[in-house]
Amino acid sequence: MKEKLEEIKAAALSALKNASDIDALEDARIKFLGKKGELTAVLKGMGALSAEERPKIGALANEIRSSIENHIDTKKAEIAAKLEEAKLKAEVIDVTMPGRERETGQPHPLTKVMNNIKDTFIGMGFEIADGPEVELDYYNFEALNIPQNHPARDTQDTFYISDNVVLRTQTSGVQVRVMEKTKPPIRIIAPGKVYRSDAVDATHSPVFHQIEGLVVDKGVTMADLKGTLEMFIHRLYGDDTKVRFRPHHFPFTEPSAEVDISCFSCGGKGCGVCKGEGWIEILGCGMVHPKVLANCGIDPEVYSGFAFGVGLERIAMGKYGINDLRLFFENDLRFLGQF
Ligand code: 2U9
Repeated sequence: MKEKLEEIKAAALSALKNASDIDALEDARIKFLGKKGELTAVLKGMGALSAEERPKIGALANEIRSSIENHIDTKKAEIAAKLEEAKLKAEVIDVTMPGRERETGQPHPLTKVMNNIKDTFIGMGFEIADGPEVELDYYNFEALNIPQNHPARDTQDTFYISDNVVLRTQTSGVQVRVMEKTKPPIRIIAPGKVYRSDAVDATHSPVFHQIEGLVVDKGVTMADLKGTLEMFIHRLYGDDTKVRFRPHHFPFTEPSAEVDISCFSCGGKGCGVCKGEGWIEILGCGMVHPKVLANCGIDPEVYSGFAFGVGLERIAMGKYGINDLRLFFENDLRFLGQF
């Protein structure tokens, strides 16, 4: 029996020596020390031994068991260390490598100027109104005193979806809808995309952005119009900017005016930017035509109002000294990254 035990020990140690992973170690443990293992089988046969031999064989069996167990533990630690080393090698990080650059985005220059303008009007108590870009002929033209065959339809030629549905040429339909639904006082701006059947060049685009404004209340006068627009212009271009109102004609306002500002490039002396004039036109405005108020269900005998319209691209071009409108829509990052 002693020989059998020594054999088991030798076989176990050789199996452990060759074990290269944790599974092989576990197989060996079960084979030699498990409940149905070889050592246990020998111990079960100890009943047949003499009383003298039994404790000796018992002691030897225990010694062999703990020797195998110790070998298993040592081998386990060895394999774990090897695994850890391989893992560290595979995951090695070169901390001297340059990091990956992450580019941060920023608002489009038109968005920046639009937000700036919205903030200015919100600060003056205006609310922002929104409406459809695909608009009924009635809201885009008729309600604004531009009937069929009116010459103003030529300057605002647009894309027709059908005979009476167009892509809006101005955001004015938004104000018409607000007036239909709201009892004055009304103080709104209507920012958004508008469309014209224009060929693309440095100053024209078939789609651009407007901010139109409307104030209607009892006793609103041209003085309110001038004060509001002067405040807006000073916020946008600085307090030193001079403002000039020049008589003009629009079908939807009476009287009407165009507004010029002293040239932001030369301060009014005359230069290439203002074509020697010293002034630059930036918006149109006027007192809402009584017929337009009546069209929208507001009694022109009781209420009066003023309106204005600004082209966003033109304002942004002036503010940033950009001479070609197409740059806004080409999305060249070398251009957009400058703002
Ligand atoms: C209602 C009544 C009146 C809006 C106005 C202008 C003058 C104007 C142009 C500026 C440059 C259009 O983008 S642009 O080409 N707009 O000059 N717009 S008054 O008047 C209104 C609007 C709505 C109910």
